[in-house]
Amino acid sequence: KFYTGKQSIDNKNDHIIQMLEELKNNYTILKDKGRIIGYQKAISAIRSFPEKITSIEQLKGVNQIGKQTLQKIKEILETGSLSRVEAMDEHERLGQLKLFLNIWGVGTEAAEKLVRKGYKTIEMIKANPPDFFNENQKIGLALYDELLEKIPREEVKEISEKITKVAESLANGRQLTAITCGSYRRGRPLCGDIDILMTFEDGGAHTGLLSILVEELKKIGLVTHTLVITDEEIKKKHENSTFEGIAKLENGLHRRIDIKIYPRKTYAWALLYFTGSAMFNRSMRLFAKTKGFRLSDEGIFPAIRYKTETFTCAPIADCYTEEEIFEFFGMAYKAPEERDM
Ligand code: DCP
Ligand code: MG
Ligand code: MN
Repeated sequence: KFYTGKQSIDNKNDHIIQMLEELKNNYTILKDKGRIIGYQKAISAIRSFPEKITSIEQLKGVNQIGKQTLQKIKEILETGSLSRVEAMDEHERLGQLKLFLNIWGVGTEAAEKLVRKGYKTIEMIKANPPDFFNENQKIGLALYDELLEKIPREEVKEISEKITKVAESLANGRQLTAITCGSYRRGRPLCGDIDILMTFEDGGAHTGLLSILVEELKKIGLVTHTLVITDEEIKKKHENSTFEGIAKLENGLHRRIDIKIYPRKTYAWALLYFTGSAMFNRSMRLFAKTKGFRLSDEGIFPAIRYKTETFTCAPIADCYTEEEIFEFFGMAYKAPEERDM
């Protein structure tokens, strides 16, 4: 333990942070490096600001926050919203990029290419698909509307249980733990996708299991497509495996699914990360950073940069449950539902 006294990471200024995040996100899509850094600095400063901000007078002397950002914060305080965000969303190029990034398999590069080629709507792409689209992007396009539908939690549960059963049948008698994370674990009634995290309780290796599992799930028709699978890379870099793809119940809609397998020693950190929310994770990472640590899905490390791929710092603490992680941070435990920020 490195910190005493129960700490809270609830931020009194969440509404300001959220709006500035949205602005930063827009500039990220537009690759405006200067503004991305500027807003990130301001967001970090506000996250660690000790009081509730009711007037920008309080922020005088906080030098990470520039004049322009101060004006934006003033507007948020006075009107509750930010005209710049609204104006930007109407900005044609940004609107189109955001739209195209919603196509499963389409990243910034392909989205930019689509804009350059003059596509304006999803319908335009469907009517006349670009020749540079790969197989995944073609599937993403075909399933565009289906994959944007939210998934009722009962269905998330049903798919998760089926997958867990198949995984257990492939575990050769070893004890396998599988937990459905993400918005489902935080108690949301509707989920964007299905996030399943697995580990072997005996602490042994899981190399190859994910590929075999996905094969088997395809055989029984529960998994229909693979976008990414990193099981082979396991020995090269990280010890976890990831699958991103599409699942479907009989007579159901196609659903986005992520499956991850971690070694038992990093599992609790992965559970914390994969449960989210993304916003909660950001606060948690920043909290760790202010103490001189780097928090990731694999553990807690000294906050020094990796110099090379082969050089990795040893983690500072071993935690085998989420409770132990909160304890390590000197924080009161937060149930997943309380992390839905
Ligand atoms: N995550 C994160 N930062 C990101 C993306 C994800 O910290 N940029 C973490 C927190 C998320 C978890 O991974 O809760 C799962 O990612 P999802 O995109 O599946 O997000 P959720 O499950 O929270 O929401 P949704 O219902 O949209 O799937
Ligand atoms: Mg999810
Ligand atoms: Mn997910």
